[in-house]
Amino acid sequence: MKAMTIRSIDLHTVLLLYLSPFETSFGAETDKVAVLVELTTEAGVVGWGECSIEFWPGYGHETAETALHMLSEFLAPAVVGATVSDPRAFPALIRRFRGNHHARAGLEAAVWDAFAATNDLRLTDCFAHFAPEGHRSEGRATVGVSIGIQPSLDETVDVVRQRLEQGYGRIKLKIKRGWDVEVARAVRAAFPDVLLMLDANSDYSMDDAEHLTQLDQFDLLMIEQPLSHDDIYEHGLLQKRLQTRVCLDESVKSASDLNIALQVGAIGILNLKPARVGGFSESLEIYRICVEHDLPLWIGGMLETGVGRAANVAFAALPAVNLPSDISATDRYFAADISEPPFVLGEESTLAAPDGYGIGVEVCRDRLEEAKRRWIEKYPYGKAEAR
Ligand code: OSB
Ligand code: MG
Repeated sequence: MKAMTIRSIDLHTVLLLYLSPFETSFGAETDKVAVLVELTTEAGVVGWGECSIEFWPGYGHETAETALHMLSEFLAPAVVGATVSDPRAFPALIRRFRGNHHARAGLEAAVWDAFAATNDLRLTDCFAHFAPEGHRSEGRATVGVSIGIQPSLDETVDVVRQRLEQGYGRIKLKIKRGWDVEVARAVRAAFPDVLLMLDANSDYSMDDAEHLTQLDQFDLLMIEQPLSHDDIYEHGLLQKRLQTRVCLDESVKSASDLNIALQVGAIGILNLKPARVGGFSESLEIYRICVEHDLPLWIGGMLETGVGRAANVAFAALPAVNLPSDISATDRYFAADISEPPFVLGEESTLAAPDGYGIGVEVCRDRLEEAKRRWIEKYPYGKAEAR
């Protein structure tokens, strides 16, 4: 493959308005904030990556401000001028800086985009090139939709109905303590055959184990991250008491975490978010472990802009991503995204990997500038609100 040399890196902090707020066990979000990384090579190829984050540290430790700080002070200066001949070797360039996975994943995503484009490859085919022997991109990702906590059971059933009518083939409901058994019961009663799963975003403890066994009656595909965001061991204890398979999200931040989870029986399914594990190179290693252990795998989302969504679709089109991913069509999130063309839900609840080289979507400069202005205007207000 053709090598590339990184000439410059520009950072853009953006704010986009969601069509409707998204509520999880850790709070409600009305806007998408992200740091977008624009990388230019010596040959003039531009690569884009998204730091998938939120405006406050509810899901993970990072925020837009911490990502911007890490990227501008440490990560970007360390890689300008570097030559990349294999993107899997890229993480070694920034290994001396610890943690901050979402920030480093955004930078690495820009590297992958530019590297794929340099080599006249769609990003999905570039990932497949570095996947285990015989793994070729399917060209499209099978997807589902994640539904936030609604004000009532009736409204939840209505939203699920709308999403099913739009063609989504798998429904994920956000739950929290006090909003679990009854919501699962209501949705299961209204839609007896739907592929249904729940995501608790770490709201429970082992004291709730007995309570959670009630969920076994609803024929769920899985329960995602019921216990603490940094726990693996107790998820293994909980799995012994549940028939429903436990899926880990927050707790698996590296290939090493996944190996531990497999060892202690804490995981039946993996939600892989490339941002959470520090990027696509670590994601490929995790993909390999899933293949080796026959562990069901899907790609999670953080309500990304089109830049992050395009890269996630490209990865989710790999063949061992064998359960529907949390990547929905653009119109589920935004009126106008930062990039074109939008992602549109296709046959059999799928999103196509774009045809162009690299991520295959174009960032619209006018919308980028508008989204940057919105961030600057809204940030002081948002900051006060979070206290
Ligand atoms: O836990 O999977 C999660 C969004 C933000 C933070 C955490 C999560 C989510 C989602 C969104 O579930 C899924 C999507 O991007 O559509
Ligand atoms: Mg989750």
